Amino acid sequence: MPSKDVDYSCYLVTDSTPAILGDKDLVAVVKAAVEGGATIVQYRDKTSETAELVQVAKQLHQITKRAGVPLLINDRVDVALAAGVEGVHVGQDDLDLKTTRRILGPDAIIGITANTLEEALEAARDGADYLGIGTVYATPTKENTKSIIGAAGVQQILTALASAGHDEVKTVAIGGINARNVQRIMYQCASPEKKLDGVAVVSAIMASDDPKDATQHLCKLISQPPPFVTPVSRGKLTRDELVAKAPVIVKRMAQAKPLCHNMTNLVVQNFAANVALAVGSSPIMSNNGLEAADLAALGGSLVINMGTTTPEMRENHLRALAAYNAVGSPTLLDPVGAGATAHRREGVKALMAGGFFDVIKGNEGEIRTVSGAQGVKQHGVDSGASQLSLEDRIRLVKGTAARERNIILMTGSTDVISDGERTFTINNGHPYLGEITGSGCTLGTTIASMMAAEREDKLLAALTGILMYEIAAERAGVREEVKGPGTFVPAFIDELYRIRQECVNNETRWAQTAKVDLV
Ligand code: 3NM
Repeated sequence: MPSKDVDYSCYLVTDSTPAILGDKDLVAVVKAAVEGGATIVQYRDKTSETAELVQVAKQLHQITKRAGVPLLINDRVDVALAAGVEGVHVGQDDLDLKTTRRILGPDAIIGITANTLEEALEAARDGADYLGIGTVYATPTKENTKSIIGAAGVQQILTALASAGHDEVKTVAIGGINARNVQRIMYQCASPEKKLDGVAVVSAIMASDDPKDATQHLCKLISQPPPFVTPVSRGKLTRDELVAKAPVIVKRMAQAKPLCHNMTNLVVQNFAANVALAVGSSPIMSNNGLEAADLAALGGSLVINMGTTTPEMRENHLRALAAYNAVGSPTLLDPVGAGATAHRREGVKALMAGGFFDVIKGNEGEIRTVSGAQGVKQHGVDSGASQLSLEDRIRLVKGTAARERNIILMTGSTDVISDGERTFTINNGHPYLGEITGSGCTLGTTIASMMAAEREDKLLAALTGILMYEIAAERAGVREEVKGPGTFVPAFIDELYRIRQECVNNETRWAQTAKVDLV
């Protein structure tokens, strides 16, 4: 088979160690995986003697050949030749690509591991058929991996390959990929210019009690977009359209009264529940990850707020995120104090590697941390003085949203929000919001409530939430009885409630005070 016609979508890499294979028979597992739909197999055995490798390779080849599935050998060009298989996979420290090609000839399938941009570009230039790009996530299967690059690192490599004109080289991602994350990884690794051709897995199949079923399940997932991706036509959204649509969305949300599941911090639980009630959603303030699957089935949305976080909370957050992602229900991350401590910086990474967030909202320091910036210093959870110009903030928000393929909101005196294509600034709000606790957190609750009702265009939902929230603050701040932050809070909740009632009664004037610009 010409190597350009090879299907790399569900790539099995074997492992014969007891920790992964258990007491199963390697050949039987590969047979089951091929029956389950594995599209290409790499025999990877770092310890057996050469004669044994050749013998097992021949046995595996009988199975794969019958199914029309290519078999490659890890590292050992001699074994590949002796067993007469379709090709090899080499690492950066193995025999070099050009020599490998010279030995195996033009028709052999030759793949190489690439951990960096430079390695990927060099391998493509040297004529690799495919690249195994990783390590995506840390994995017990291979502990001596060079660096963990995440989906963002894979995407960067794909973009660079496309920019250098290497459209022809095929790519698979490897490292820590399994049925729980494969769809998100395929989605978040893709750059507009180049997508992954597949994923390579070891333990997800080799360690399974039922390798055929595990492979079938993986193949099915790989062939479909993740449930949280809505096929929204990202048409242009103008300020006027937003002003016209926002009240309609609030009305729809208030009438549906969707569940808004808040896993939030100890400080704002009561306030967040009151804000949810005022805007018209139905709050549940459960921090127990074990009940998240039942709650996710109710069709609402999830807020994960990292304030007052603990290691146990992180486990609960990850469980809940997986549950909402599995049914495609909207999720929002509020990485409170993300840049303040090492535990929180690590927490942001773990959450972003553990699932998909439709919206990540935070102040400048938090969003800089989310973007991967080093050396962000946050003193506690407050936003502090801005370090970046508006132009730089817009660039950062847009770039991070495009990379994550989600929506990023950076709050501040001017809010910046983007889905990577459409970017807006918002200048509504009131200074008292900065004088009370939980104003950022409960904006998250408001946005999540809107997303539960407007699932197609989540940027539109988020903008609606911001406008409702900030315009309510403006109206509260000028009320006669409001003398400061203390009297502001109840007036603010009243104004959220009033805007909701106005929307229900088709009174839409409030939205006309939107100070929104498409940038
Ligand atoms: N190569 P699992 S990671 C064989 O980063 C291998 O190059 C890697 O195992 C690399 O699917 C890896 O069980 C192991 O996480 C992947």
